[in-house]
Amino acid sequence: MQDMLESKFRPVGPWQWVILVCLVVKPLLFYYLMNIEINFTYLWVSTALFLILFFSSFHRLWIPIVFYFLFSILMFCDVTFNAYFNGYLSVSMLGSSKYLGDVTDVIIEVIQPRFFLLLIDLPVLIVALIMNKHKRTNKRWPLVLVLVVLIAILVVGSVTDIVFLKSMGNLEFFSYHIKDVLAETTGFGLTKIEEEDPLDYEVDESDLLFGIAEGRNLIVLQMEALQNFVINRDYYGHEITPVLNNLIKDKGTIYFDNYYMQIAAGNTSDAEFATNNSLYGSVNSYTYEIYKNNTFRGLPVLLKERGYSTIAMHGYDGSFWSRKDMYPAQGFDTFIDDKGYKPSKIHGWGILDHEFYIQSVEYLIETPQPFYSFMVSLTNHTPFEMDEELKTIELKDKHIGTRFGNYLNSIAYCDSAVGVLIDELKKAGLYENTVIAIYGDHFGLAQYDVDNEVVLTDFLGKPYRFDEMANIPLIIHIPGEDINQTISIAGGHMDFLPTIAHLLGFEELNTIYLGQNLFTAESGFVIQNRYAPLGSFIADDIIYFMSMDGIFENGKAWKLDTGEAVPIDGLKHLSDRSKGLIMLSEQYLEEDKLAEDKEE
Ligand code: GP9
Ligand code: MN
Repeated sequence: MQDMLESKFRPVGPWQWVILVCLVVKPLLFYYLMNIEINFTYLWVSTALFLILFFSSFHRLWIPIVFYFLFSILMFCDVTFNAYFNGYLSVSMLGSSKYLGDVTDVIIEVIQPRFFLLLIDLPVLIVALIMNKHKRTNKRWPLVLVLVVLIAILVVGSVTDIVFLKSMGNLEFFSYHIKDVLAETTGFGLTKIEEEDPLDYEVDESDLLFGIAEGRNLIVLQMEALQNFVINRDYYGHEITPVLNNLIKDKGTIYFDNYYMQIAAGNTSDAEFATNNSLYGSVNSYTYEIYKNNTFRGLPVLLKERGYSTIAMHGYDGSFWSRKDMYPAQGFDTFIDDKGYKPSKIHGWGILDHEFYIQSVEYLIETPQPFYSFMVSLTNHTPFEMDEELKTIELKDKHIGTRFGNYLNSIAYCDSAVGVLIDELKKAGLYENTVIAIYGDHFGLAQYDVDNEVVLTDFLGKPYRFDEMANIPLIIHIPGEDINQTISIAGGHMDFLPTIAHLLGFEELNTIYLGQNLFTAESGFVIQNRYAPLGSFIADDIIYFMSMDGIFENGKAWKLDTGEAVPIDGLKHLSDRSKGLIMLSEQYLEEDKLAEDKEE
């Protein structure tokens, strides 16, 4: 009798208690570091239960411990990824790991010391494995069954309309990753959407600006990490970007001050892609890599059809972001990469902006006109450290050594380099007949970096939030034209193609594009597809920020100017539309839709 009781209710050994504590504390820490607010307790209890069931499912303790190591590393990666992208790591993102070496600095910026707490129990587990003398009982399969059924409920629940299950399934560590692997391998949960007609390109020939730049050369300068907050702003009496500010004041300039980045995981390359093609960078992986064999009909192709020569220029390794494949695929006849430039010294990633501009103009002198030149600057790349002789802004003590302080000096230098570009164009006799469009590819100062958030909130006198971080300027300068406008309709990278087409006098836009002409659109609609969860958007004066579990009701909205919260009622259809358009764009890319259209 005694024996029977002992075998049924076997006492738990001391090391098993230690393991149990680790299994319960780990998910608590994980969800805390993921900044999860919704269903926190349910998520914690579920993951702890799954871990306990998992550990109890094996006779040999070393097997779950090996897996536990892997889970811990995955949790660490999730937390790091989330700090940058507001979401869990996905299998499709692993394809981009080849760029990890180049973005080490960004990763270091994102990783916080507290993330390492997720790994400190691992040595304890090894000791527990060695010390544990407790024999484990048989009959494990009922536990395995319970584990599988519970996780399956959440995985399936994540693709249903049952709010609680959907939220749990999208956020619970195991169910999220299992669903992600299934989606990647079998297409589980991915819905095919009905194709909509592309948006109409509204031609308003009566508009004074229509065709104002027709036939001129076009330089599109994508400036690295140029944010809008520096424009028209002083740093304790020192104008940060005098060159761009003067350009904005100048005759012939249109300044879009409510313009936003619209990028996915491909950062700089997605900004290029959306700007030239008015299609969204893939949410799955890097568009420039996975769709480099597609057919495109963006700005370079459309301008070539109008007699332009096309040239892309960037002073960095041409294989980075697969540019050497993607520029020709998008219709650029010529691509000048780092091998085409002679830097007097290497700064950060490569050539200094002013040298890049001087040598780029030398290429432009040789380029048949009219030309479309797409330039991508480099110097203002994080961590924004400048040599002493290039610094012009005297920082207050509190900003010395901060990323914000570095950024100010870096962007001030880059601004002066734009002055060099304009001077060189003038010297070359190209300025008068050239339209220059300048915008930022993405933010430079991440809002999730607590130091940035605190310093910028203090400097700007208002909370530094996602919308301020994502706000970039778009400045279009048409020399000699008797206009000067600041336009505040919400727009973004996606709108560039139809907007510039209006100035260039395109009678029609016979391609697929998903942005809108900001000169004729009634209201702005700027979809975010990576740095804010899918379903997030900016519409003129408000932003709706989707919750990480993908449930509309759990999202938040606030006013862009004051940050004041606004009710989300009435915004659901726009959130759904934003998801729909992202999926439609992805579908176009997957189907290589423009190649299909060409064949018809
Ligand atoms: C590299 C440069 C930087 O060529 O465009 O890319 P980023 O790291 O900003 O995406
Ligand atoms: Mn960039």
